[in-house]
Amino acid sequence: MKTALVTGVTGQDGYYLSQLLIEKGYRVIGLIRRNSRYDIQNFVADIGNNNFTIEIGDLTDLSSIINILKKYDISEFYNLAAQSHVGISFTNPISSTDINAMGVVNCLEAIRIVNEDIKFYQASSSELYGDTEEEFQNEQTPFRPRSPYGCSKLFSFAITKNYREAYDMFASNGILFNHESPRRSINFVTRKVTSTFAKINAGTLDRLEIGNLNAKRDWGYAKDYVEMMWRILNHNTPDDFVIATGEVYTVKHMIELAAKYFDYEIEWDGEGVDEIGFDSKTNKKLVVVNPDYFRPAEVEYLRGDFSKAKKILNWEPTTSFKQLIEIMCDHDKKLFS
Ligand code: F7E
Repeated sequence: MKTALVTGVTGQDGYYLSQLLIEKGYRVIGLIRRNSRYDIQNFVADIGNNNFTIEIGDLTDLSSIINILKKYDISEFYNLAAQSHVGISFTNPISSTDINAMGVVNCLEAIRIVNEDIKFYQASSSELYGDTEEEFQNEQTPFRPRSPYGCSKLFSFAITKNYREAYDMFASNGILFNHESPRRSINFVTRKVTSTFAKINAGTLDRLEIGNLNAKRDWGYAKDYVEMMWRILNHNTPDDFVIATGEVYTVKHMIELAAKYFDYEIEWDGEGVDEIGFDSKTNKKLVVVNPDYFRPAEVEYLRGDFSKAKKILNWEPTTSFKQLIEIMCDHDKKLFS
């Protein structure tokens, strides 16, 4: 039985990846940071399998990673741990950089010191492209990050590639575009919107307060994307791959889809911070802009070209954007009713 180490295991991707690896017959070691508030037992029960073990560790503490690599016979190391919120990286730039950049050198060093044969997956991000000038972004597109998060991920992308070239290690980057699910935290825009409309529908909230309505993203389903992490590490050579849907939608369009699920027809009025969304059937104001959610520098547009992953790893996304929003609304309707 192969053993995989998954950092960031309590996050959205950590959960789906752990499930997938267990289904594929792996033993999974999930790394989490000690947290007095976190209910580990509940999380372990959620995964619900004997082949899942939690270890306490911290990417900013090299010795904690070395200890785990010495304790288990790890063959695949998936680094999903990060301060993953772009907005928060502007208010917490130093701790975000510590975990997102230095944390990755620690992982790579730990592998180099303990066992260079461990395969390493780095969760890279479309935020690398930032202020892009290309209609589609692929593995050749220049990186122009626009946030401390993007800058820290640029370093982690580069150092992963560097260890591959310098030490001949199996170290690969998955450049994943936005990917969502019912497990997404509610401070990311899709889940914020689906959970807020579920609460409006249940009568416990009046309206959605939102930031940049015009941002465009390529949103996929997290459950589809974790399969790619596994394929990237099980390909015969280490490499970097864009994982995306190739489709792009505005935040506004996403709001309209979620609202429709709950039987609201959103129409828009006004401009900029004064723009509002109201239900055309009742005239009720359901969406207002709150500039607190604007970012000091914004990424306006991202759209991935995943043709390399399609050709080499034989992959295509299977869940449409509309289906994804419906899956999330279904979940939130039950949760908040
Ligand atoms: O924002 C805009 C916001 O926070 C998407 C992370 O997984 O994907 C994610 O980063 C867009 C941005 O995701 C609100 O300004 C408007 O333009 O859902 P998000 P993100 O920043 O794209 C990448 C690939 C990662 O790697 C990251 O780790 O939506 N937006 N109004 C808002 N965003 C939030 N969060 N909240 C709002 O109220």
